[in-house]
Amino acid sequence: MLEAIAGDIATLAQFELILEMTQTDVYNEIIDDQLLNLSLWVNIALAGLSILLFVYMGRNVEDPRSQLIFVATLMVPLVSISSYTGLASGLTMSFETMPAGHALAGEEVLSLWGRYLTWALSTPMILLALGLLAGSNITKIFTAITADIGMCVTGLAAALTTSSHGLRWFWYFISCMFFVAVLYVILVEWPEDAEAAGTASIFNTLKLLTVAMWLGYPIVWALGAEGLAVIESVALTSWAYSLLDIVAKYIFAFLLLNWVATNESVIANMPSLSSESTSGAAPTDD
Ligand code: RET
Repeated sequence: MLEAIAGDIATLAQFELILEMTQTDVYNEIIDDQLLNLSLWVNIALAGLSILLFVYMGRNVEDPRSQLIFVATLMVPLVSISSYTGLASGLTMSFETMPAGHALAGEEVLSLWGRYLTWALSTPMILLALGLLAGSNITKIFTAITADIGMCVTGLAAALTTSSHGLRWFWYFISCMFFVAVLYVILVEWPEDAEAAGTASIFNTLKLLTVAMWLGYPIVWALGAEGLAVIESVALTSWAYSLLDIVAKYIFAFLLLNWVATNESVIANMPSLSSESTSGAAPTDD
């Protein structure tokens, strides 16, 4: 009897300790986990280098559409350096108690939810740049971007829902449905536009790179501690996202900007962004 009470008190004390965790406590947890900390700082360093490199690469670009591609793409490492600084400082991560039914039910899992939040800012920039490269119209670009923001925000909701295990996965499902809409635009609509705009070759390379990397994110979420907990280590999960980020952001951005800087005239000759001027179709005057 006494043992049971002592056990309860110990559990309660542990519970309160976590509940009372301040930002400094979370920060100290990160400092203690070198593997986790490194997964964040590697990206801060790479984002910083990318910003300098991309500004240098864009110094002579004069065509307005190419400039817009540069600005949108430059936003990716700018958001990234802010996102990773938020994580490394403990500002945008917290311990979440997993609900009943979860593999780690009742346990505190460190959620790096700042990632999902800032993806809602960085991924639209990637899609804007890709859509502009494909010579697509405003309707398709708007569709891809809004579905993408929906995907990120509902992914954030999945990570932060601690009341019900079923609802965590329901959020995940909604997020996946938004993702399907994004994939449809990238894989079906934009390749046709890129063909007509004369950018098919570079677009198809970036399309494959994007789709292959982006598919990795929901897989990591599902396997990580927040999902099925097949990978229980938060540091390993963070490394998986960090490695995906390196390819999906910095390598993607470099390939795109390098092409735009040397093929500015192709971009300059594209039709305007308005919905009517797609697929190279000549406007009718009836
Ligand atoms: C989540 C979980 C819920 C289901 C789905 C997801 C997809 C995330 C993706 C993220 C891409 C991020 C990139 C960031 C670069 O800055 C939210 C993980 C579908 C596709 C490219």
